[in-house]
Amino acid sequence: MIKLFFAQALLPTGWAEDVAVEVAPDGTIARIEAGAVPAPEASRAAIAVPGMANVHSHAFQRGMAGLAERAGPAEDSFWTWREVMYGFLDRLTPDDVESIAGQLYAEMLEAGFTAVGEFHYLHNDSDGSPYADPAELAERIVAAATTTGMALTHLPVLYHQGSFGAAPSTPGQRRFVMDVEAVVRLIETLRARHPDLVVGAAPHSLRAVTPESLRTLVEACESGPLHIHAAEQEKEVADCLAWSGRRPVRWLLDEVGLGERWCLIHCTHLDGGEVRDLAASGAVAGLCPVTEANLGDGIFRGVDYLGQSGRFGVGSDSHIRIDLADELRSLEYSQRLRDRRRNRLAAPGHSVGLTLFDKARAGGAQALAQNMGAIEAGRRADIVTLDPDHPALVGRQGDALLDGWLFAARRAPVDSVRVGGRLVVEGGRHVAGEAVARRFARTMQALLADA
Ligand code: NGQ
Ligand code: ZN
Repeated sequence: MIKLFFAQALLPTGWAEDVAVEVAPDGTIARIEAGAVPAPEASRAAIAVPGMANVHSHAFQRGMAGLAERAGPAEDSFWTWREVMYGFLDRLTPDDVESIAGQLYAEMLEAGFTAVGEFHYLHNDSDGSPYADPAELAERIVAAATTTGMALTHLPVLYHQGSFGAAPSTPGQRRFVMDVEAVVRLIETLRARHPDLVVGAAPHSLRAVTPESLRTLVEACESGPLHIHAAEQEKEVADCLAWSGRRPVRWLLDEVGLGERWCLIHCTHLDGGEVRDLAASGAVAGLCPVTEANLGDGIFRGVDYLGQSGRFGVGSDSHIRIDLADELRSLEYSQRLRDRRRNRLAAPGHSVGLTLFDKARAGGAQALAQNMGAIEAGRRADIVTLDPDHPALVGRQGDALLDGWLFAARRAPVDSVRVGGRLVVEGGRHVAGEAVARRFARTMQALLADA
């Protein structure tokens, strides 16, 4: 048994004081008691909150973060960024993919994310042919998660076509294209090789699948989360309307029947009916506010959606920055800038920081099908401790700690992080961070030297 003791901890019932936690050898919380006396051998910390899910990741994109911030000859957009991204991934080897993912996951853990949903579509070799082991790159993601101690929800992607109406894929998409039978085999392979891994499925977007291949994938995957990009760009909504007469989220509501297994990534452009029906469906909106700002996607209808009890999680998607506070603060600030008002996403009298943290932890755990997101008996012990002397936290209690972290801290006040009880971050640094960073540096120096 690992014994922990926290002066303050955020429990499902709210903030509690003098909280003793016992972690069983399998990494789950065996016992928890508030108002307790610390056992002499307990490892003590001042403030504990549950680890957060990062619901949407394309790990390799961390290697190009900041490399698309130079204005091109014509007007830049999501679509010109995508061309830069395609150019970058062209030359990645399996070793590069593992090295970049390792660095990314170490940074995520240092930020307080304890599980990641890897929306994995880099399947093929640079020339578009499958690897000898079709799971080669998917296995590199598993290896990076194992090395860093990150909990992984692996989401192999179905990428079937270039765009709506069976448009052929482009040369830039050759590393993604895999027929639905091969994707189902990849999912089965990962499940067989890694019995404890959470494996779901991810039709890339309505653009990139056919209705038939989408149905085949969903029918073949009776369990596990289902993630799809939806309604990120206005052009995508217009193209979907031209193709089907319906907007993307409406199409998904009507044709696949959304429910708790589903996580719709972005959902930036929704009409009022889509907001209402998505919120009522029990599905999670996988919001990626920092990436959405970086790519110029638009503003999520957060006030309407949360007002109707819509569920959400957050993801760092393109990984332009890895910071939990940035994601939640950007979500709130987008609403403030649009509405020219303050404190948009909390109910009257409630803390914005606590509201956002609490909804993202619950929605995120659901979207990744991970037994996490709450410090309570029976859950995996994913626990983040915060530095009480951090300038944005010092002297504060309870909700004000989260408001300080999310809105006022220049660097994350994360002190330690445990995933399933195992200590992976200590004193704010990942325990294997130096080796991981050295490997990443070698990878990037080689990649950018040939560029
Ligand atoms: C992705 N990223 O799959 O990495 C996408 C770009 C696409 C975002 N949507 C490619 N943020 O959507 O076609
Ligand atoms: Zn994405």
